[in-house]
Amino acid sequence: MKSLLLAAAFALVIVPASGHEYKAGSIEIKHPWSRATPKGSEVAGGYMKLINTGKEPDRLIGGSVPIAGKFEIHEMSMDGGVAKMRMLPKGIEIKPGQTVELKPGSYHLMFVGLKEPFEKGKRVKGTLQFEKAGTVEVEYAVEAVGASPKMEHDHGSMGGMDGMEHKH
Ligand SMILES: [Cu+2]
Repeated sequence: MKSLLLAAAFALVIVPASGHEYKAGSIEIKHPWSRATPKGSEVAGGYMKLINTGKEPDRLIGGSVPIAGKFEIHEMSMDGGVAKMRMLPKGIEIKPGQTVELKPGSYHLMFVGLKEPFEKGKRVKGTLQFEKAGTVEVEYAVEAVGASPKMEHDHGSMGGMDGMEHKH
């Protein structure tokens, strides 16, 4: 009996807590996440994996986060050693069979004008809008401020837009 209980406890630990996912038409949305924001921060990032399991290309064209004033789709790239962010007015294309990862230092969502901070451990509600797959409700898992494989693009700890060149 004791070993059975132990096995059950281990099974609970092994199941990944962060593996939430959503589906809109033929688009799979894996683990939307964000990072905790310091007090007074105006912006938060949004990250996830988008997989097109269909036969037609689709496009992430917008969305919303009720606790932020604005929802933007951005791309981050290095230009002569300087990190630059660019808004993508046409969104992000996801070709058939393609996996597109939104992550720090690359494609990402930006939530501007936060009405309340993103707190670690919370889930932030929002929607994503695809050209063909339509609108789907998602929740972003808010992870620690430093949660990232790479730190070169940290909206949170830079105190807003300072140090970033934004072309809108
Ligand atoms: Cu950005």
